[in-house]
Amino acid sequence: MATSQTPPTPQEEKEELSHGCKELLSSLPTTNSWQHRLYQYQGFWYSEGFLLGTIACQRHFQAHDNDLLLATIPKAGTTWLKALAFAIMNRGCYPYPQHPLLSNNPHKLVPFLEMDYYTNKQTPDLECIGSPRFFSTHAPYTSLPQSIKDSNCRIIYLCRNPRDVFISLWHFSNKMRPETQSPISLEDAFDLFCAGISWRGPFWDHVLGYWKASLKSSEKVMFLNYENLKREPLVLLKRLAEFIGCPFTTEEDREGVLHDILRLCSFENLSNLDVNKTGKTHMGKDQYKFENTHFFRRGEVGDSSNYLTTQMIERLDRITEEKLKCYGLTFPISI
Ligand code: PAP
Repeated sequence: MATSQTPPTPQEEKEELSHGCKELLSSLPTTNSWQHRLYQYQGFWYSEGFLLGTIACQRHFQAHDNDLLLATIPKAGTTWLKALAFAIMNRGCYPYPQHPLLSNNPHKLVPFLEMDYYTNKQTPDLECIGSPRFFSTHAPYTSLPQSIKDSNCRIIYLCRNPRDVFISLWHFSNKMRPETQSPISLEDAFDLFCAGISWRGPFWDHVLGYWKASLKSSEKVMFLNYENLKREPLVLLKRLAEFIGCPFTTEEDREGVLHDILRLCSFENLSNLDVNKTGKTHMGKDQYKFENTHFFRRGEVGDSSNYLTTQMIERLDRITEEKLKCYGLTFPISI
């Protein structure tokens, strides 16, 4: 245990954190669904690593007014949003052939607050990141550190229709499963998703938290959706840059900078890069290793209709309508 005079070593921090959290973890509802142990914390489901990181963030993260946070539920388009925001913020910094997005997976360039910085750590060195600081999170709005809510830190939330999120998640989960386990069936996964049991589910509560926050403070929380980003990329890219605080100039527009960014961040371009075909992304200091290729599957709107039955679609749409319509939230998707 560290004393007040000496800063804790990484090992001491890890032990202190896991000791403090062990009791909490054992008191939480758990399930072994989706081939992983999930814990329910403050109404949402987490794997252990993300949960411990989220709790450490809640306890220790201090937001700055000029921080920028990208928030998503898994499979809503996190990788794409990270690429776009990184390209907007760093435009003009690199000659094209040396652009970091050509040799790094977007997750490496915009790390997760709760996974990459706060896993096994209570006091990561966030000052070395530079300014403005730029993070991502899968945490629901309700579980964000209080200092994020109290500061002027800006949040960009990207959501996606639940049918495509579910199908994307189902594919990803089966790719990620331990070799010893058989794939989870579409039907079983679907029942779990509808019951709210999925990574950072219930899906609808996750979306609603950020939707309400964006209605309350639109200057602080920007709410986007994947489908509109696909349909009107130029319009939304401009809005993104304005919200981030670095709008495109008329000259940049004339020179085709916006089109260059969209091309750079497109599914076709990113998914064909060597780094994303063969590379791996480590999160949580090797706790999780992801093949980069698993972050790129189809990248389309409506692919779920190739998998879901009419009954499944009706069931999912009914839940979505019941939970979200009264808040004025619908998804621009018709299949
Ligand atoms: P994460 O939350 O685990 O990081 P995330 O990036 O949100 O994953 O989800 C991956 C989905 O985004 C995949 O969707 P699909 O399964 O329906 O195909 C992936 O193909 C899609 N995706 C990744 N990069 C892009 C991109 N540049 N443009 C559009 N979609 C993308």
